[in-house]
Amino acid sequence: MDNENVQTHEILMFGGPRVGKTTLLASMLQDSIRAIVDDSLALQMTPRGKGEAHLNEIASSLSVGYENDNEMTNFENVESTNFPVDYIFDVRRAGPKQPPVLALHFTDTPGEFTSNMDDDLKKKFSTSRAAILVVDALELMEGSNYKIPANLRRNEPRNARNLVLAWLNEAGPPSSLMLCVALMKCETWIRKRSGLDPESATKLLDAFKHQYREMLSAVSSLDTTNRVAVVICPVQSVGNLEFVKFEPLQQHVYPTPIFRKIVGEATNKQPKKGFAPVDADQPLRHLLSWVLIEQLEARRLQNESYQSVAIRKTLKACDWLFELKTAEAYNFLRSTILDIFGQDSDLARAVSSFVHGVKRDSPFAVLRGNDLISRRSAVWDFLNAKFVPK
Ligand SMILES: Nc1nc2c(ncn2[C@@H]2O[C@H](COP(=O)(O)OP(=O)(O)OP(=O)(O)O)[C@@H](O)[C@H]2O)c(=O)[nH]1
Ligand SMILES: [Mg+2]
Repeated sequence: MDNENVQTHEILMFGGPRVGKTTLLASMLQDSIRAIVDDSLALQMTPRGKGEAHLNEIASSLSVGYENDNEMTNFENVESTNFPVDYIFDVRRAGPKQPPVLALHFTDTPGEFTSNMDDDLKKKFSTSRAAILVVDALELMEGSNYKIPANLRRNEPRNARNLVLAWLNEAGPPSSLMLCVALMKCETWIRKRSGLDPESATKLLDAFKHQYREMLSAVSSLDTTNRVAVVICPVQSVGNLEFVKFEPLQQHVYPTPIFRKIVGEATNKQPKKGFAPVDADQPLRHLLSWVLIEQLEARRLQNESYQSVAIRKTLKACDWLFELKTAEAYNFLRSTILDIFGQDSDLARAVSSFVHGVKRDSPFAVLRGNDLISRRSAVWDFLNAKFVPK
């Protein structure tokens, strides 16, 4: 399969201006590569063409200033995105000249897009079955305390609601939709350290649920057939810094946040110094897991006319975690999965291990579609030989 023929899944990124959409893409790439190397997975997931160099450049500019011991102001060092930029992540086996097996096509949109959608972007939304809503957690948690005026706010929950509504109306049945919410700059409320309020992760999720309640209830009322999954991924995107305060407000200017070096427990694999985001890979893992199962589901539907009830039973059985007994159904799933990966079972296993690393427990949360998503992960256990058909 060459690049042109590979099955490509569109994922639209949106969120208000300067919330960290482009930053998320750059750190998602960096964290995913780190995870793949740490787990010695025979997997490569790199953006096509100039995308890789561009995102690496952004990641290095994000690293500037971390050696400073003093309090520091926000580092506004990533340029605003002025028009939609495409990054196509090819998924392939590691090694030279390996063909891609599938591709994730991210469209990074300008922040203004959420308030001012043009026709091209509207169309893009209707072809994307997955989306990432990027939210600034500093503003979510501190915006009201510092009385940031509505006209300066970045998160724009009402615009997010309108976009999501338009998206749900455009995207027809039957397959499912995935909305991944990436909360950026979360370490202040999540990273373990003395003095941290143990409830703060819950407060973060509660703040999101409260401020985006109109969007969430619009999804609930439109999604009558339960085909929309909503997952929250808090990302510790500023690495080893924590929020201290916003500078006093000046008229018409967004207040500058002040950070200081965070003192606390780093996770096992996180360097204690410098720019070291945590969990930026999570949106990618969730999306990949969802994409793979979408393919499986699509083939199941294609085959339903001549495959027996057993297949339907299989997917049902996955809900009951490995209680599957039908060899026919097992074989169907296995061959479909191998088909997706060009008969390369090592690659299938590598991808399966990567998607198995999805986090769902607090501070992560699955707000909708939990049964879809838990069935989804169970399906991938077929590849890990945890399940042996009887
Ligand atoms: N180090 C660090 N900087 C961040 C983080 N999130 C945002 N920033 C800074 O905040 C600014 C805005 O981030 P972007 O990623 O450009 O935000 P955006 O949502 O793509 O912005 P637009 O393209 O203008 O809509 C950048 O200059 C970043 O340097 C973060 O998690 N870590
Ligand atoms: Mg941007």
